[in-house]
Amino acid sequence: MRTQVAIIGGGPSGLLLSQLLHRAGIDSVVLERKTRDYVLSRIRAGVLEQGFVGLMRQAGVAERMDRESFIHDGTLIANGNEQFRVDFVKHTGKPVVVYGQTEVTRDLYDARAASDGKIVFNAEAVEIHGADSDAPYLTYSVDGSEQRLECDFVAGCDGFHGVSRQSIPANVRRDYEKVYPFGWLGILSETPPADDELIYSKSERGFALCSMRNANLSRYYVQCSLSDSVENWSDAAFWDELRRRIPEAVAEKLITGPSIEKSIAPLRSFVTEPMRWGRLFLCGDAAHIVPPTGAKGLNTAASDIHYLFQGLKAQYHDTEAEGLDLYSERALLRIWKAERFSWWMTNLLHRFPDQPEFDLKMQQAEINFLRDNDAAQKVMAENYVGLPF
Ligand code: RFL
Ligand code: PHB
Repeated sequence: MRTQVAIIGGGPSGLLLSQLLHRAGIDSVVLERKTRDYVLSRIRAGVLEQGFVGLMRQAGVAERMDRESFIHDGTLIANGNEQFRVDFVKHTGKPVVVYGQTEVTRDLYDARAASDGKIVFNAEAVEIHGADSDAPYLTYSVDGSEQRLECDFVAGCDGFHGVSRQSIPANVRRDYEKVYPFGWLGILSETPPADDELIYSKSERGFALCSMRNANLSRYYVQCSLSDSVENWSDAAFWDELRRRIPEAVAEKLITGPSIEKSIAPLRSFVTEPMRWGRLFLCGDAAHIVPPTGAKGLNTAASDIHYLFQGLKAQYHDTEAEGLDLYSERALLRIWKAERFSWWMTNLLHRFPDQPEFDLKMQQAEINFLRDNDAAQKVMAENYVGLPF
């Protein structure tokens, strides 16, 4: 088989790229290790920046999102029993959009299917060959049968545990990593959200987040220990812990119910450089990870896809290589800013094991400054709604 752009990974990054390329008349094939149902069962991001929304529109897949998503003009930040609001629209003129990653992915799969986009599911043992030559190709197997896919370029959109990043030689690649000493225990429940807006809550017992997907589907998280496991957390224990970490007035009104999903995610910051090697381009979680505190994971994937799509379009339509040549540099410039913001929000709101008294005072001072200072709120708002790309 031959295509112009071979895309490894059928998550949001790979699907969005293949749909944008299709609309620009550029052929691609997506290789996905799992099934469509498996990918759609992963509950992940919920907050989209305008940049992401714009790309979905450009890709012609925004119809349901525009109809069913929720516009949030600001967010609430709780500190113990106190609560204040950061108004995104007042400070930046832009809101954020609440629409789950599951729905984004479903819309993209539907769009690819409607235009006969080629997606190979259950693609095992994918290997990249000749990424630093003019004739790269992939080998993989489906149902035990060996396959070969020739291409002009390879987009590595296969997430943090994929093969793409590992295919860049160790002497070319540099990884930067910070692992946090805690995780997030998340649940999804068919109950009305705690508030109209998200509540990021700092408390002495650790961080909690009240989020949502729609008027009757809520997503909640509590900071947990890395040694914790979901089996240790009954629904009742989760709700009790959440109530203790949010302001009393919110806890009293909280409507609880059975969880329909429960999972633990460790928190990590990670960036690999460069994001290009020869004809291989890394996008999204394959190249970088942020802790979820700033809701940036999926949104940083979108800016990579934007830069790569523009580069590929210029290459195919105008034989102009500059966009591809500058891809890694441009993408990383924005990624590091999102890494900084996610790291800042994580440090601001979480309780660290054995946190020295002085550091606790610094955290308090920082959150009080944010509460009282318009310029600090503007900085947070600009980062949260998304830096331009
Ligand atoms: P994905 O979504 O991981 O998709 C990669 C796809 O590649 C496939 N794959 C392979 N296919 C072929 N061959 C191989 N060798 C392969 N190896 C892997 C995988 O099966 C998968 O389908 O990466 P992508 O597309 O870059 O998208 C990135 C986002 O998924 C990610 O940034 C966010 O979900 C991160 N994230 C969150 N981001 C937010 O903005 N807000 C959030 O609230 C938020 N919550 C989360 C999250 C990530 C989580 N993880 C990773 C466990 C919550 C969790 C629990
Ligand atoms: C979510 O709804 O899953 C969510 C929202 C905001 C975050 C992280 C996760 O910062």
